[in-house]
Amino acid sequence: MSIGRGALIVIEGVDRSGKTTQCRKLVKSLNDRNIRTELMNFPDRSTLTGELISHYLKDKTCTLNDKAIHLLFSANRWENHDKMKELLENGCSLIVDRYSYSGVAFSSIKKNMDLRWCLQPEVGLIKPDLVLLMTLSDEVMLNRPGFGNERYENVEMQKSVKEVFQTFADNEDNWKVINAAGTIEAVHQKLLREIISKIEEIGDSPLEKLEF
Ligand code: 2DT
Repeated sequence: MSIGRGALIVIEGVDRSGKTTQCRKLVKSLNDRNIRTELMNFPDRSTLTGELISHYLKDKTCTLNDKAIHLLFSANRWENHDKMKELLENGCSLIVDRYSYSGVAFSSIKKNMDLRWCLQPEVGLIKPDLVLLMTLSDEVMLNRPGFGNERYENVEMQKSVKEVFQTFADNEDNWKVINAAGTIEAVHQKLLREIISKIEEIGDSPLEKLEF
């Protein structure tokens, strides 16, 4: 397949929807088809802001102000912006496990956190060509093996986040909802189909910036 620039593909979804497994499989399948692709995930815990974020997530006694942690998550994306732009412009596609939408969803459901305010630091980041939202019904979500021990890994928070994601999916032009309840392979094939068709569609169109 002839390709121009790389595609920015974001995978969003609640915990236990299989995002991480699918992201890895997608990168492999795309590379196997000679579509050069790299995996990224946010938060990127390997950077300086990532270390702070990781500490905040692991240590629930850490009392960082909600706006401050929101800006750190956003800064963590900005830290990676130039590298992402370069890869995409050089023809490498990116499969990204969580992006700005997780940032907005997890912060805006907190008390006194205004949605408009939460969106602002994301403006100007690279706009994904496609956001694939992996959805699960509450029942299936609850029946999957247990949550981890980090902050946010609880049912109430995940249910609220799911609603924010659905609002994005209803209103943004670049979103597609994928039912994540099937087998790993079946879900993989659905995601892969969407991604390949998007890569064929974008050709060499310029990268766009996020705006809300
Ligand atoms: P992982 O379990 O995927 O490592 O995520 N989060 C994530 C935010 O609150 N804001 C963000 O901008 C991002 C990208 C979601 C760790 C947790 O961090 C949350 C779960």
